[in-house]
Amino acid sequence: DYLLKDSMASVSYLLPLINRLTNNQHHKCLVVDDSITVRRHVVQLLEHQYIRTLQAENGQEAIEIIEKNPDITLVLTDHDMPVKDGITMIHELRQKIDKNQLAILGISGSDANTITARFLKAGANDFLNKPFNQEEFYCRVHQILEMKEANTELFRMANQDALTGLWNRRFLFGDACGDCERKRNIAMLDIDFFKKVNDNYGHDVGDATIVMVANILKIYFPNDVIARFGGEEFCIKADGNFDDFVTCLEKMRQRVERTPIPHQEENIQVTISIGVSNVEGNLDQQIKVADDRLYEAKGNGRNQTVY
Ligand code: GH3
Ligand code: MG
Ligand code: MG
Ligand code: MG
Repeated sequence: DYLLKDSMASVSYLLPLINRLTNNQHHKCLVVDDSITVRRHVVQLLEHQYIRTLQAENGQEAIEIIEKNPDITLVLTDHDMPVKDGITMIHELRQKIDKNQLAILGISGSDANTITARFLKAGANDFLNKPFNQEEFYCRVHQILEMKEANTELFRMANQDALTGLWNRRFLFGDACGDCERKRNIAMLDIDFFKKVNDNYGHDVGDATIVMVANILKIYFPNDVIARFGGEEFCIKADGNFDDFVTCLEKMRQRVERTPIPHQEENIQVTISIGVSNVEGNLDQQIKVADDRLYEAKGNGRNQTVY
């Protein structure tokens, strides 16, 4: 294909190309067109680039397939189709899914000179006139996928804690519905006497301790938002039954207590204190209540959960 031909010109092109081809396999693309001939042609072009494909013959069918397949990353869609046209479909999809989650490339042969603008206004990431030049098709598909990956990476860098891989404060508060006032379970956690770990064993061992606690948190709360709130403080935001939440926190606290950090001849042992809340109010207020209880746990002798 054209990428391979180009790449042969210079060996330095090969590495990014190979990376691209392997990355492509992560993408699943939905091809939406009422013409089976067009669909087959587009699918063939994509599969040459190792992009996995699905097909739909109108906008309605496409929406149903996207709902069932949240791993679809790219939609290539025609406009004129029975049941539901492409632009209406994009309008509906964009109520729920933004451009970084799901990229959409409009492809239409309509000769109306407003069609490009209508696609883009509806929320398409890009547009291609039909019939299209094959190289332009590949360029646009790759550009969309690269942009999407770059945005995902940017989001990850802005919202993830580099040491632990947990979310950071920005994510905790910026997360959809971060401000909406509804009851939810909040836990604030803090490692006990952590300054001593740093003082006695050094900052690196302190870091390893933070990572150890973070990894245990991930095991016990795989489906909830866990954020590194500050140095050795963490916050868990969860929905669901409060008693179950507290029970799980207690198990987790005991697991931390039982997990030594081997250091030279020694085994370092740390404990954590936990404050838990389940109150009305915004996230700030809910965290404040959990934080007050965390300080109660510290005052009561540490290594315990107060709720
Ligand atoms: P307490 O039981 O009352 O929580 O006592 P503590 O010693 O843990 O006190 P505090 O929570 O105030 O101490 C936090 C310390 O954590 C202070 C800071 O030097 C250290 N710290 C903060 N961020 C990091 C980090 O990223 N790595 C390491 N190694 N230490 C950190
Ligand atoms: Mg059509
Ligand atoms: Mg602290
Ligand atoms: Mg502490």
